[in-house]
Amino acid sequence: MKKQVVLYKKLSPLLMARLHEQVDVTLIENLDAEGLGKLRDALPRAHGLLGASLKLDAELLDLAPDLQAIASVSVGVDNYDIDYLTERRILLSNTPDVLTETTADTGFALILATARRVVELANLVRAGQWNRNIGPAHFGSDVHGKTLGIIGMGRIGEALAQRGHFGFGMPVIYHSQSPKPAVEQRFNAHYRSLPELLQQADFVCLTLPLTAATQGLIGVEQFAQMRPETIFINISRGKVVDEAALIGALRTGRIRAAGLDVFDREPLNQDSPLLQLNNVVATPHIGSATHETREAMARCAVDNLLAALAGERPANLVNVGAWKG
Ligand code: 8YV
Repeated sequence: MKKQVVLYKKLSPLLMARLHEQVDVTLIENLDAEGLGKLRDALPRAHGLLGASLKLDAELLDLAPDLQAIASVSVGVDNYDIDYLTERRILLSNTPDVLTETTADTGFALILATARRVVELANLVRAGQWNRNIGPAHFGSDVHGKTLGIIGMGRIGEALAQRGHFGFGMPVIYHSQSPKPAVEQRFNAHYRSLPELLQQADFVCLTLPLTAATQGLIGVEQFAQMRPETIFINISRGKVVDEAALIGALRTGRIRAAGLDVFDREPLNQDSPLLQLNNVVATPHIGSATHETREAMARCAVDNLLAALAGERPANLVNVGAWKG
């Protein structure tokens, strides 16, 4: 009897064929109300789940008494109740590494686009308003040589430091749970307390996971420690930031600008004050969103899921306490 897998994220034909060889697949194409109803109907027979961008809480997973594994197509695992899953010995896996470089590229895309006002000025051209040489009113800020401040020195933070150090000659400072000697050596990076980093960095970049400890980490007090020429970049999770405080800092000139790929609520509401501000570049959570990387992530998730359902330890097991082996 094949194991039952519920997919709530579409996969490529190649990966779908791979799954169909080994398990019975129920695909939930959309996570609208109808799709969520179909997901709830499918859970009672599910042994495995694969997808992303959906909060799988206890209320929902209590509907899946035979669930053995969840393979998240993401590196972030804030959509899961780790303690609940471990208690039920449901193996949760994620997809680190394969998305590191692409997400760091997104970080630098936002650094450059925000500092040089690329979106604002490209829109000016498109609107037919380029009728004279660009003057000081439209000048941006340099990136090369400026101080890159990274909050959260994990895989993605490291890749951002690499780009800043080798690509743009940027002094790198960072704040993380513990100092990272190897990163300091590779990128001539220097550890700073959070207040020191906020005061010294020209670019303050968030690359840390959303946890109980990081939720709301950057608020009014932290923006007040930044300088008026500081540019704030968030490629982590929206809830790490007090979004009202960010809006206030941008409106009052407390900071120069913000490049944001993640938001308190996603999709970002059309009437968000952030979208009324010219000094904001907002992208729709595209951190890992390239053809190559999303296929690699999905492949990694399929590998993790099939391993777990075969009784093997997934390569990217998040809740190691759930592993019986
Ligand atoms: C996307 C991410 O949310 O990996 C993460 O944690 O935030 C992004 O890569 C995810 O990949 C959705 O599929």
